[in-house]
Amino acid sequence: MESDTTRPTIPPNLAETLRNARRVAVLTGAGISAESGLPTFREAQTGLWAQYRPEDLATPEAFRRDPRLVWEWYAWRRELVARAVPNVGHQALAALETRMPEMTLITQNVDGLHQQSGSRRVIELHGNLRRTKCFEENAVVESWLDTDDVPPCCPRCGGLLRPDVVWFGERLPEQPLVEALQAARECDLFLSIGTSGVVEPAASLPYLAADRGATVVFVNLEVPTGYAPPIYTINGSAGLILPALLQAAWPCGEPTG
Ligand code: BV8
Repeated sequence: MESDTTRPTIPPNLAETLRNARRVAVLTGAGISAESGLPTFREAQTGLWAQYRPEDLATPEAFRRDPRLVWEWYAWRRELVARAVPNVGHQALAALETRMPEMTLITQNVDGLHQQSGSRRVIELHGNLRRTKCFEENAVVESWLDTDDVPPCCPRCGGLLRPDVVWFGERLPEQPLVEALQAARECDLFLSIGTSGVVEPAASLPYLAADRGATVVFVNLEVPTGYAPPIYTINGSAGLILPALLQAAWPCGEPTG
């Protein structure tokens, strides 16, 4: 499907599928936060960080090797997140949730913007960089001594503090992963929004849904090709496509329920 920068064309049967869906699962990636001004994961290597690959910064080995560098990378990203606000793509998913009591929003993002936009049932597969935890105890730390230490130290055990995100080579949190797999298996409609679909095991979720007979929709600036219904690919920005999808499904903005 060609991307339309003005008014995207939503396949009519897809609008009807969304309107009649009973269980919707949504997977989001960095692309949905791009219109909030946050660099996508592949882009988060701009300027100062250009010389690093994400896989070289977002790993426990990188942290052990150079804790200051990794802490400062996340401090830079936390600053960007603190200044970001949810965009119309986030808001469309929050609005969809009000119409779909059994909707599950699974995000790979660590920016917390879905919760900020009003989404209530959010599964954070890769954690949240607004939270900090002890590298030794693996427990979240709410506050610590305001010293010049970079990274700061755990007030309980003195270990180094780190962002509460899942690094490459680390297990995903068990319960969120169990819930995400269940949502993918049981949904009748799976929306994959703004993700390059590279990182596992999140990348497998849409295909798990497709294997169970769900309709799957990829919305991205670069979409996989060669698919046919019930797998759809819509080339366009989340901020353009998601509101258009809801508008096509509920043209009169019918009441929820
Ligand atoms: C694990 C938190 C096992 C940190 C992240 C097979 C099975 C299991 C594991 C593996 C496997 N194969 C390989 C692995 C290992 C690895 C992996 O997947 N590696 C990749 C590089 C191949 N996986 C892991 O290590 C995972 N752990 O499996 O553990 C285990 C078992 C036992 C014991 C120990 C371990 C952990 C992975 C989690 C890593 N952490 N994030 C942080 O953020 O700093 S991943 C990080 O990268 C993000 O969270 C996200 O998941 C990923 C980036 O992906 P995207 O979100 O898609 O972003 P990207 O920039 O790539 O793409 C953005 C897209 O948006 C683009 O396509 C663009 O076109 C589009 N776009 C841009 N603007 C818009 C838009 N679209 C729409 N609208 C727009 N406006």
